[in-house]
Amino acid sequence: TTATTSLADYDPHHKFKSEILDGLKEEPKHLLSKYFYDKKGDDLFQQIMNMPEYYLTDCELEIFTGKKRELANAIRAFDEPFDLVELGAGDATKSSHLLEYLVKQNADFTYMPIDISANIISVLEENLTSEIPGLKMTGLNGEYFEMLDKANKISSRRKVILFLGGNIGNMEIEEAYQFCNALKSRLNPDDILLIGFDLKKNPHTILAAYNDKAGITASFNLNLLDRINEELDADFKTNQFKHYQTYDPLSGACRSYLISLEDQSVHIEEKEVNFKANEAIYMEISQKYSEKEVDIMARKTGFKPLKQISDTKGWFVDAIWKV
Ligand code: AVI
Repeated sequence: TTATTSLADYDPHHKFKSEILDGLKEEPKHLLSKYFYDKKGDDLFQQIMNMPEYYLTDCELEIFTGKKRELANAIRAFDEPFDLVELGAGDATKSSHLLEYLVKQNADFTYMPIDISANIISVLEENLTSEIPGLKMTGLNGEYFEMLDKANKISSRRKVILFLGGNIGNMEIEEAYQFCNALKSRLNPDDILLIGFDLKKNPHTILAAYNDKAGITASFNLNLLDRINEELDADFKTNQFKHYQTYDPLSGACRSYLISLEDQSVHIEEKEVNFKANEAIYMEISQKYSEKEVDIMARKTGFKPLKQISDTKGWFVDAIWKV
């Protein structure tokens, strides 16, 4: 086979356009939730994290504030020097508690946050080093795996990888396995992965977190249509689509859709996309796992599951896996 490269490989706008159009050509239609996060989307996600129904952030924050010693010991923070690499660091709210603890306990490490947003990396570099005196930090702006390769080039120290927030849940199970396999292939023996999973629990609790009364999650989904309107000169009538959320307690899949309220056509630059009344666009999965399924994923992707640290309700776990 010959490798083909297209404009989409280099130009983010072109990639956005081709992934959106490809998804809308599929049957069923599909949009990618990684595109939720434009400026408005970032703001809506902040609002989601502050909603009473959205328990995930509170649960993981409880682990990072209440169980620092357990986390530090599990990642073997005091054994030998290491690099603490965080995939998708964001504002590092959760990890900063661990960082502060590690610095106070004189652990020998460098924090290497990876984020796709250059802005976030520079803000982190400014804020964290002043908030946590003594913190050594090297920010890496770019895609996860490219930056992980770079981290391995910069330093040969043992790596501890953080992948928090239940972000793994936004992958289909198969994709999550592929992701862990790809991650594993970039790590060395004794490297550690600390990865957050939202657990299967009362289905009403889960559904409420994604189907909030105030409609913020609905706006979060609909905002992608607005983004397409703005960036691809499209004409989605956002009031002609309605958010619909499901949770299947057997598979653990929590999925969001936008349902077309009428027969309608949408123009995206020079293309036309037709929707039937009641046709769904599949928007996002937030996959929930059992503790057993988390261990199985570790083993099947070449890791050794060492420990699961959960919040007091037992709703969320940070799993610690060793290569
Ligand atoms: C970022 N991610 C873990 C969130 C989740 O819970 O799946 C995104 C989200 N979608 C709707 N609400 C929150």
